[in-house]
Parts: sequence; structure tokens; C-alpha cells
Amino acid sequence: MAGAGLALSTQFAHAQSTLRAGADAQGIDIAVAVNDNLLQNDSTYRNTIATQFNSVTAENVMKMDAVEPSQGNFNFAPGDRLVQFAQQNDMSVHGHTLVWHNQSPNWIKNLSGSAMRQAMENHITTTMNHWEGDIAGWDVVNEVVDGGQLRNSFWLQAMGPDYIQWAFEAARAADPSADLYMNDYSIEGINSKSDKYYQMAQDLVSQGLLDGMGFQSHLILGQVPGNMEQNLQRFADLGLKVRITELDVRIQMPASQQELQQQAQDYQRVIDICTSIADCSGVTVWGLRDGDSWVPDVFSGYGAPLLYNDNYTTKPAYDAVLEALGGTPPDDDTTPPDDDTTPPDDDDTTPPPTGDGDCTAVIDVVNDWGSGWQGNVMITAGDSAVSGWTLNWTWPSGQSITSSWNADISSSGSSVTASDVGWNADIAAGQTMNAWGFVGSGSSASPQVTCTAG
Ligand code: G2I
Repeated sequence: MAGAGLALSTQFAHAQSTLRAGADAQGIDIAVAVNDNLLQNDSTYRNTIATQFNSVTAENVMKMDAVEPSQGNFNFAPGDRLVQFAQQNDMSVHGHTLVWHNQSPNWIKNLSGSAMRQAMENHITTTMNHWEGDIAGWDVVNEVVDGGQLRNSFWLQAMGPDYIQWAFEAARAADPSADLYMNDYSIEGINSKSDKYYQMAQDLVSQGLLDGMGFQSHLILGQVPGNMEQNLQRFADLGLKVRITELDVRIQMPASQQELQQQAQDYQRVIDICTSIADCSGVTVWGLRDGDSWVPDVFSGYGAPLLYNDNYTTKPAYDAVLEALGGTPPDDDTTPPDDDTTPPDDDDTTPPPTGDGDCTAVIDVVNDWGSGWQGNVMITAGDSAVSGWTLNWTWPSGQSITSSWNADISSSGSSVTASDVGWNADIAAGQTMNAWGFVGSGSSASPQVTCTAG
């Protein structure tokens, strides 16, 4: 087990300048997925997490392949290390995860239906008993829906659809003090997948088996669903806690300054959604630094999805989260921190935009009245002046433009091209122009926009 070396004695002399102080004041968790290697080997990693977050989730070490690598042989040591770190630093732990089709050991996949049920229930019971009282909430089942139906996983194939209820029954009995969650991705907005969970949640709630719904929120830049708050609220209205469990916002690399600002807005929006729902238990970011993230391994060409740079300096998204939690970013803070535990706010590490006549653009949702919405498009020139611009983007979910002003538009399916109308072609170096606007149909969106100058 980890020794006193993992403990921190940080004094929060400037409480308003940490994420955790802000989250404490809001009464929510601000949590981070923790990598066990870094927890053991990197003191800056530990200090940053203990200073900035009030809750943790194991990124990998509480999954079934780590905890029960062969049948009946449990390895709790890495998870214990995280629980001890959390307790020493007065943080809560959210458990991830008991039943998932990934990172499950091969031995369980080869069992027959009744043997698999017994093994699943034994895994849940033994794991939750071990950490009884230490874990505030568990993702009992993870990613069990695909599209609008139960995922055709080895669990479903061997046991049939009742396995989900059996998992929750075992979990409720094993640690009655833990909140029991379902957890999945692409259910942030209202769609067939979140509708399916809504039905399942009603059923499990009626049996007293479900306490929370986890919305992973692996988001693409500019694509916080317009109805995310409404969606989370409908689950909260069932009497459930809601939680943003795996937040990251990926950017096509290399990320421009403009995109990092858009990312900050996206993070801020998600925090705002959580703080405006009374039963939101918190927000977990899925990793600390960009280089720690799973994103580039899985989404080729994408990256920079988190709050910290690899040298532990903070990104604009960090400042946005801090502000959304009611804190003050160090730059705006009239009383600078007097300890050295807070990494410097080092904007100097990101180079200014370069290139000839390059530009970036962002769609701002300025109004959304349910049946339609208004977008304004802001275009920023790089380090040389822009003389003429063309924008391209793809609508994420069936939007279209009903009317527009100050741009020439052409659309093909979900792809849109917009160009200047002459008088708004010129943008001075480094300047941002509120260039044109439109009324859109469907739910509002801020897709990533490609800007080509000239
Ligand atoms: O895939 C992103 C997340 C989606 N929701 C459930 C989460 O549990 C999941 O997390 C990721 C971890 O962030 C990765 O770190 O789950 C991946 C596996 O499904 C994790 O990646 C695995 C690598 O694929 C393995 O090669 C590696 O051995 O991490 C393992 C442990 O480091």
C-alpha cells in the first residue's frame, strides 16, 4: 500500500483559485480519471490532482480485467492505492466499472449462461464488499446500450436481457451505501440511445435499484448538444442523480488558439449544465493532461482534449471550468497565490497563430427558442490580414440553415460552404469580425468550422 508519501498538506490559502474549492462551494464533485502509473511515479501529478480535485475515478484499475484477472483471484492493490490517496486528501471515489464488454477477462466470456451469472454476481459482490463505504457511487453497468437497443455483448448473448437487473440486485445487496449508476457515451443529448436508457432507468427506479445516470461526454469541439441540460433534467426528474463521468473535448490537431477558446466555452457550458441541475453530483474529466488522454490512440488526428498541458500548465479550458465553478483564474486574481503548489498560468507556452492569411471561425449560438435558433459566425485572422474567406463545416445532427445574412451559402446534405459577400471580406491581422449570421432549424450546434483565407 502507498505510504505517507502520497499525503499532501496543501493549505488552501487562496481557496477561490482552485477547481476543488469552487466545486466544494457549489456542492458538487470535480473529479479526474487517475492513471495508476502516474499516481505511483509522478509527484507533480499527485499534487496537482490533490490540489485541484475533490474526487477521483480509476481510469483502468477497478475494471474487471484488473480486479479479477483469473476467476476467483482478486487483485485489489492498485485500486487500494487510489482509495488511500483519495482518503489522505479528503477526496471521494467514484467506482468504474463492474460490468462492461471491454476490459473483461477472457475467462468469463467462455462461461455458460448460469455460470456467467454466478461469476458476474460474485465479481460485483466481492469487489463492492472490499470497498464498502469507500466508494460513493459505482458504474454498475457500462455501455450496455448500442443505438436504441441493448448492446449485443457477450453478457447479453450468454444471459439474456435480465443480466442488467441481476447486476443491480447484486450491487444493491453488496454495498447499500453506494449510489448505483448506469453509464454510457453519446447519450448527452436526446436521441434513441438516451431514450432507451430513460426507459431502463424508469424500470430500475421503480424497483429501487438505480440511483444515478452517468453521461460520459466524450465530446467533439463545438458539439455540446443543445438539449443536454433538458436531457439530464429528465433523468433527474426520475429522482436520479446525474453525473458527467468522462468529460473530454477533442480537437483536430494542431489545435489553434481559437479552437482552445472554443474548447473553453464547451467545458464551461458542461459545468454550467451540472451546476444548474440540483441533482448533478459532479463532473469528472477523463484524464489530467492532454498527453495522458486516450483520445489520440483512438481518434487519429484528434487530441488536446483536457484541462492541462503536458508540462502541467493550465489551458483556457481550465480557466473556464474554474470560472464556471465560481473561482477566479490567477490572471484576474488581485491576490496572487502565495504557495508554489499551483502550477503557473503560463499562456506563453502556446505560440501565436502563424501563416499567411490564415483564419479560424466559430459559430456562436446566440439564441435558441426550441424550434429554431440563431447562430453568429465570428472569424479571426491569423498573423496576416485576410482578404476573402470561405468556411466549411458539417452539421452534426440534421440541422439546416433557414435564412442567413452577409454570406453566400451553399449546402450539400449536411455539408455547408459559406463565403464573404465582398464588403466583409477583409479582416485585419489578429482581429475578430462578427462576420455574418443565420437562423437554423433543428437543435442548436457549434460544429467545428474550417476557415480558408483568400
Ligand atoms: O475509451 C475511453 C473510455 C470510454 N468509456 C469507458 C472508459 O473506461 C474508457 O476508458 C478508456 C481508458 O481511458 C483507456 O486507458 O478505456 C480504454 C480501454 O477500453 C483504456 O485503454 C487501455 C488500452 O487500450 C490498453 O492498451 C491498456 O493496456 O488502457 C489499458 C491500460 O493502460
